[in-house]
Amino acid sequence: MNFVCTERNGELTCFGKHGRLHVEGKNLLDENDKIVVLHGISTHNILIYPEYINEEAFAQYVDEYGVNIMRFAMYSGEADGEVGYSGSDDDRKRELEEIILDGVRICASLGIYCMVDWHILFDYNPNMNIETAKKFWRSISLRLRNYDNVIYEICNEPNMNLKTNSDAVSWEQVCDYANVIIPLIRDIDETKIIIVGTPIWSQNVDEAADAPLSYENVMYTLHFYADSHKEEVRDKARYALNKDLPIFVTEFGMCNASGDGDINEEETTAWFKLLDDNNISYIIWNLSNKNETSSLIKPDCEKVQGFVLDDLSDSGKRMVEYMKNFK
Ligand code: IDC
Repeated sequence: MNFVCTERNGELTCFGKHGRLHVEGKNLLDENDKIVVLHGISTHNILIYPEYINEEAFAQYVDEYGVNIMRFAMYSGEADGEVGYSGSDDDRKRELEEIILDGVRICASLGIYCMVDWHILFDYNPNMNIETAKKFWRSISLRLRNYDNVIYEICNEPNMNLKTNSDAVSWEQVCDYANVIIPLIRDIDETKIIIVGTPIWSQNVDEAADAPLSYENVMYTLHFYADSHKEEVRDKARYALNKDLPIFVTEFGMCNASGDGDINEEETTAWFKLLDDNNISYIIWNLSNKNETSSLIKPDCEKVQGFVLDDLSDSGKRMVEYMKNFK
């Protein structure tokens, strides 16, 4: 059974054209074995900004901006004064899953793809909360089994203990986690693409390329913030691509790694070129009006739908202008 709309307003939807996706070599392919490239938007923390998940807004992104994927950031640990999924009681956990389900249903009705992101961040080692991660992925996999438009991202950014500046998570440690979570998901759902984070805030795709996991339909995360991550990170991407590693940029920003600061136009353009030349899919951070450069909505705009161009921040305008090329 498939719950995703293939037609809308008398036309084939994106899912109608491409169907269930799979991975071959470094490429993301559609059901006709043609390369498909996804472009879209990530929510901010869905615990803080759930109101941006609404049908009218998503329909606008699809129809006007050319978005074909949305990403839902489920913060696993504590951040921005919220305890995250791991610190929540069972009722609240269920409520948080409902927010994701809502988003998935909206994407299904619009016939676009979406990504469920287990957003590890300050809980820098995915093994730290693995019991909760197991609980989350078991529940989500069961609930989303019939949604063929969904992709799973099982650990946003393995990183390090920022308090002690030590304990950087190794690729082996990420694999330990992936080797538990991937089989757990596959037991419930054999088909979905699963994306695995890489060391150092998902920059070290070179390490994954040297020792990839042995499962099918797996991709690897590359994240960049253009004013912080430049040619040296693009070189890691080139190295990995040369080894045929399938890469998905599940998050990027045009500013620096804090999510703020100036947009670096030159580096953003260099990144877009690398990604486009290699048919790599990418998703921009973030859907909110928080007062920071990476937010797509201006801080003084209170709307959560029905945006006009002037409601968008500079990042928002730049992204929209860019994605329209792919409509
Ligand atoms: C940032 C948000 C910011 C928030 C912070 C902590 O933009 O508003 O206060 O997280 O929750 C990442 C992370 C992503 C970060 C983003 C910018 O995946 O959660 O969002 N970033 O710092 N990796 C590199 C940069």
